[in-house]
Amino acid sequence: MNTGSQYLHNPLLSQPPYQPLPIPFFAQGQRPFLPRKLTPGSTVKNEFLGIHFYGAKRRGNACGRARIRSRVGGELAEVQGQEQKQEPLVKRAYPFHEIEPKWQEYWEKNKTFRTPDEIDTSRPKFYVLDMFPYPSGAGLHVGHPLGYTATDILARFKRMQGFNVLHPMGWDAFGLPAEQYAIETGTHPKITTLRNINRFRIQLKSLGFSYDWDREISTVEPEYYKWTQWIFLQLFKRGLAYQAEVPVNWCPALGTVLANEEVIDGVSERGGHPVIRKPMRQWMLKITEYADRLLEDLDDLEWPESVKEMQRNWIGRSEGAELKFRVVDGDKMERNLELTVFTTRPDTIFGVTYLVVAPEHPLLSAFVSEAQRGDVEEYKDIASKKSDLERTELQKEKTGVFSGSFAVNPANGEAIPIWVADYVLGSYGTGAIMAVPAHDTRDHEFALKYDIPIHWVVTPDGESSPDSKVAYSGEGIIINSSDSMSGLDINGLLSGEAASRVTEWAEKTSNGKKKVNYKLRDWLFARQRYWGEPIPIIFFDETGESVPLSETDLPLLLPELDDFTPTGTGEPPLSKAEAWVQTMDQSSGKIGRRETSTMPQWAGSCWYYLRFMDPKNSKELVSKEKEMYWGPVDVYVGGAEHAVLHLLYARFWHKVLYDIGIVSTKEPFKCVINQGIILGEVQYTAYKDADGNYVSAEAADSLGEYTQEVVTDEKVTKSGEFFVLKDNPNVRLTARAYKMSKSRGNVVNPDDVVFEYGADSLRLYEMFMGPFRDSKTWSTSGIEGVHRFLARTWRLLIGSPSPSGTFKGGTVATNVEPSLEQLRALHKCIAKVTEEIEVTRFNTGISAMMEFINAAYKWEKLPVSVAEAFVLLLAPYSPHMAEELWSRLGHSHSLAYEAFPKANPDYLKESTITLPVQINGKTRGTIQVEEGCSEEDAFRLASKDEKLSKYLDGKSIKKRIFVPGKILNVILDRQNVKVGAQ
Ligand code: ANZ
Repeated sequence: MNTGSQYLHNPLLSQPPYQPLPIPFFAQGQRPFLPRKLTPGSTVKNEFLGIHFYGAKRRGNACGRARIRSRVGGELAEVQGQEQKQEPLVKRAYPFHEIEPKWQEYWEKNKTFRTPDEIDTSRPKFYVLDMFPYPSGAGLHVGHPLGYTATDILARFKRMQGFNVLHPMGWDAFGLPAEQYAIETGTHPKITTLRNINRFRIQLKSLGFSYDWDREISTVEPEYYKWTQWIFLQLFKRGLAYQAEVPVNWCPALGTVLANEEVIDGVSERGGHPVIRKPMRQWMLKITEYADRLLEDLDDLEWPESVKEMQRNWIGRSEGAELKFRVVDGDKMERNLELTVFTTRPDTIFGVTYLVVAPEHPLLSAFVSEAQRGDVEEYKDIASKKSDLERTELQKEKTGVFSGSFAVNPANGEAIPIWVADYVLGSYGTGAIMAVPAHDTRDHEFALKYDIPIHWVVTPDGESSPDSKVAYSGEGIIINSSDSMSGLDINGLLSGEAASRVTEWAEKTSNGKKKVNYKLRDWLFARQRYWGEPIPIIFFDETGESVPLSETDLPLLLPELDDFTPTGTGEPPLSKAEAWVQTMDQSSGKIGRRETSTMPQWAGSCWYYLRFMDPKNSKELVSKEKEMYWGPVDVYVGGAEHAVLHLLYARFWHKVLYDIGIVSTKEPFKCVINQGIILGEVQYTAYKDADGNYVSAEAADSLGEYTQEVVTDEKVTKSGEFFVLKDNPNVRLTARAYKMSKSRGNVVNPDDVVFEYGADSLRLYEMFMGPFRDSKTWSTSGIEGVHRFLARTWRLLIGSPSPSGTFKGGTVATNVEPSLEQLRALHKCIAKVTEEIEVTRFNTGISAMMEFINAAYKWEKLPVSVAEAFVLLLAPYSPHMAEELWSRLGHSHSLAYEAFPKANPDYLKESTITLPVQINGKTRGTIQVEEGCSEEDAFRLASKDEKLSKYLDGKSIKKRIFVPGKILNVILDRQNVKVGAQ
């Protein structure tokens, strides 16, 4: 999915970040790898891989600390030509560079993670999905593996629990960047897209994700977009896709229309070009018809409350009334025109002192007076350049012009002026409002500015007099609201009651009706762009008809084109493919023109989760049977930026597909999880006064003039809550993490991390950084920490390396019965890891594994059964190492489908007892032991006990008498007695 973010482009990386090496990993002599610590600015040329890697550039103030390097094009240029340094030999803590490619190859060759077409459907299913990526030229960034590792852990865990797992990956590959690149370079978007996809795939494979690659799909492939077009036809047939003349966001620089969400503060999200409003004939999808269902069905979803709330606000349901006002001219003569307003406060009808229409209101030109026409036209022109957001911002000063006409309030017959103001939007409600300055903040501000009367009709308690400086927008008791002519009297009623009374009255007297409005607009579904799905519609100019293509004619292929530049007139680039545009309608034999706009990028991502269930089906979008089994997606993980648009559009299409019997569930995604953002490494800033002396951060503001300097983290230490200079602890610094960006030079490239620490470390680190849903900062020392943990795990099972640096082939685990202590430690770990995976609290699951390894280091022997269980626990997190250890423990098959260990509650009881210890029958002390502790364990504890050890150290023991849970009596040999018993 395209988040619009710009990340690094690394044209150099055209192959996996590393390959299996035909040399022992501790080989002396020339080392083809990077040193772990780099001197800033150093250059390392890697002849072996034919790839250049460069050290972090020291930016005037940049961190000198060894960072994971970013290989920014600009940096490359800067460091090229610098002297090549001889790298010291670095030992790897464990041979990840050998085992990771080995297991990736194994999985690929054995199709370990393939979910077969025919499966045993009596078993439970688990469909876990990532928001599929937009394959940008920049390749993966470290944010991607965060979500992907989480879903991979879930997929691997559920497989081991006996679920049929669907864990697919694909590409959301239509979109603007490939087309922009085509415009700039002439490279066909298909070529760029394929190149990017290949790179993404290689990168993802290097991280050991257990995707079923046989199900890979790409939205740009005709076999896929045939079904996107098919869905469009179904929408069209049901009247849910229609054309309308709508004011659109027209971006002259991009030569295209943009959706509201692609326009930020009046400029295009991409490129920051100015955007204006312009009416155009466009394809629209009637999402508004589904507004109520989209709202109601939110309640049962296991989604973040914040996302559900954003969707509710986006849909924005408002209950109120539409009321009609007759238009009269300056002489109060009837104009035979009516303006309908939408209000959520019919109770304030007696407080209306003017009406406002939006500048784009369709009736405006019909009632504007000749005297005011010029001003109104000028005002309309200015307003057309503003975005809706700008127009409705509360803080913005209100502007408007008088239309020269008046309207009659149906409640009291008063003639009130009609104004034109851009704080009223043409696209909401009826595009006209009854303004009540006493009770609406915006109207109040407007009335004060243009000297319009203010009539108070609501009081909080029925008596207190209003503060004329502010509007009272709350509900309350109605005052000053009756009229004998209209027969309406709502004085003394509460606002809610009064609103109902006014609405009933309006309905009875044909002055209006009850109305529910939505903020949600129909979805503008056409783009004047080349790189998108063609819309399968033919136009006939003579009749003005639009005819859908027959389903059998799908896919309607996107024609090849050499010139991708937008025409600039709003005519899409596809209009240049004349032979394609001119076509014959198969059913009528008539010649027509094809639609030349394409679908927006959102289209392909609206239903891809369905295709993964049955990706090769050429007859149906998805077979009924497969959809019934796999649907809905159990867990869907992706960025919070997709809270409304993608997730709302996909829900809309899903509901349409439900209505036409293609899917069996009302909702597509049962549970949605948003992963947090990864910010760049914390940067420390020191402050200096005008003379260049360091000053404490909190004092800098009062200086008037100061300079800032980024301080490398070796020079920083913590003092209490503050970060200070190591050399001068009185100087406090500020510490801040920034969003990773090329310009800040704090982007971390996952390829570099994999190269330096291995994929298992990257996976584990990203899960260990902090709670999965929270934002967190990257830290090089953090990744070193988890890497050390993996190395410790490796050494615990394999033993220490030989002096030459090689590790033995098998493991040091022995076939002994585990002790109670060992079982306790293991089962505690199993329970915690299982529990935490289930609630996606991966970081605390990892802590439990770390605790286990610390405990296990104290054991003399490592029982095979304990080692095996632990390896299975580790498998979802760091699968390469786990597979390798599993195989070294004597297994010939992958552990991917081994049963995930189950915690035995008997070992989870935390009961310890105080056991008296006697030496030669005399109680000399006590020890704390676990209930059911063995004689061996009790004796070991006694020997380590400070008090007891002096009786036992170096003594030969005749016998031990042990009554479990009651006593340990150690009988020493006779020759010891004198010395031992004082
Ligand atoms: C009179 C009134 C009196 C209003 C009062 C509010 C307070 P929501 O809740 O967002 O639906 N409105 C209606 N159409 C509008 C448009 N196209 N552009 C800008 N504002 C518009 O808000 C509905 C209220 O927003 C409506 O109720 C209307 O102002 C205004 F004491 O009518 B009200």
